Amino acid sequence: GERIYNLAFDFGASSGRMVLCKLEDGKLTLEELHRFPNHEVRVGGHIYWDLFGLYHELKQGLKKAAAKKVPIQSLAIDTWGVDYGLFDKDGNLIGNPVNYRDSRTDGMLEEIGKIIPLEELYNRTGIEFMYFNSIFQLYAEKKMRPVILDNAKRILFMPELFGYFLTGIMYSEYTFASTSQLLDARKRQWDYDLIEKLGLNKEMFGDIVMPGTVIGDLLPEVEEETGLKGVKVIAVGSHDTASAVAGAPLESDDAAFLSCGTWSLLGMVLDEPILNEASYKYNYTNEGSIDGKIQFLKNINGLWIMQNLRRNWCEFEGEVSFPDIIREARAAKCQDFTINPKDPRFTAPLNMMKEIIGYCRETGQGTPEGLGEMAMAIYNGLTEEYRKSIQYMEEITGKTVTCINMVGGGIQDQLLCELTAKKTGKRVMAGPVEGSVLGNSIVQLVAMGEVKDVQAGRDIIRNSFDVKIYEP
Ligand code: ADP
Ligand code: LRH
Repeated sequence: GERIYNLAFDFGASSGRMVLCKLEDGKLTLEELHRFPNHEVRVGGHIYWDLFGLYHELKQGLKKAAAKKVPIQSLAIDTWGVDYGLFDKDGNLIGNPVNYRDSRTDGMLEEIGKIIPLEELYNRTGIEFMYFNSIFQLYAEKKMRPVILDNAKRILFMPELFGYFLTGIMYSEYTFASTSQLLDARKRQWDYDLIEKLGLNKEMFGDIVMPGTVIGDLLPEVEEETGLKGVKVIAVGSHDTASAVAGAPLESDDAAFLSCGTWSLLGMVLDEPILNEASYKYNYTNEGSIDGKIQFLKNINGLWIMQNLRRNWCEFEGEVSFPDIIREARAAKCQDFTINPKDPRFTAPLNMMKEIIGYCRETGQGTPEGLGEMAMAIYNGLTEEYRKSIQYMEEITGKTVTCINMVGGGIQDQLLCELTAKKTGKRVMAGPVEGSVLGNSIVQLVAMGEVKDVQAGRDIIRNSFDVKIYEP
């Protein structure tokens, strides 16, 4: 049959990947062409991203794609949320994008609370209070580095930065914009009144396009450098979580999704935001999703803790892989240690082992011995958060969750999937791993008129990939 190809770039906080997606006879297949680590860069007391290093990797991916010599229709980019770059009047980037874990946002919630009551801020934007939301980053920037904001004429969020470098076109996409906490959750448009109240220049925030919009062509110099020609650039659900939700083959409206990467995003898809006392109290978020829907979810500090345990163990004790850690955890003598992943000490520590041990000691649990017991403390802490989040979500929505559809790199961790089913008492459907890539790809297919709608795209995903069931 006919073969349709597109390219999905998915930049996570821990790694980036470029995948060649092929649709043939109603089935999607994936070929990973390029994968690279994403590092935080600590310098001058701040934490940044290596933006141009990432753009370099993106172009390496495009070169590999060109070398495949297949007709590629389109490409799209999704990334982690909230981070951005600012441009001057001539279209030049001012400064290097800051990593959301940077401590410049400390105290900004309280500052903004003096300008607008936090409950009102929640009721307008529907976004849970997370220290790193762009609203807090921008406000910190206004206070601490005014020279940048004074000269900024345009804000572009992470995926849009790459889109601009590739096409020369500036755009703002709905799902990502929602993570800024500057969007009106009901209208799905910038809340200009809020933006002005904060003393930010509203001209910086451009017209919003919905996921599934064809943006344009690659710049001639990009085509020449990479050898990739005639490919359309598309705005998809450019927030990785929106793409992950699009790519999760949810069995019904009562199924929850759990996107497991650096963060754990646990929630449900709704038609309209829930903005009431309960959602405010439990600090649930109403992010923009594809098809103008809302992904009602809880942001849980996730496998970030495991990534850093692994990194530090490799630095100080010797090389270990994730499967090694799982084996150690299963074999650990004490299975009961637990941490609270929400504790700020786990946000950006230099040594995660020290924090896990410190937490366990200070909470009277004794000292976890070795890699396995530390890993168990993470598993128990995470799955306990999943359990509570499901319980609160059922309370807020009045729904009963029938099943949890886990997607993302974390589902390769069978112990995590098992414990999630056990702790929450819900059936777990794990798969596919590359949820964001698939969501990215099907929204491209819809934009190019190859697939009727996102629902039809989800059916294709269901027919193309196996899921693994874990009973509680
Ligand atoms: P992000 O997109 O946020 O960078 P991913 O979705 O790639 O994150 O997920 C990364 C996580 O997946 C790692 O932190 C690790 O916990 C888990 N993981 C990756 N590979 C494996 C593996 N082979 N076995 C078990 N877990 C794995
Ligand atoms: C997951 C994610 C999450 C955001 C965080 C910054 O990768 O996009 O949805 O809250 O990163």
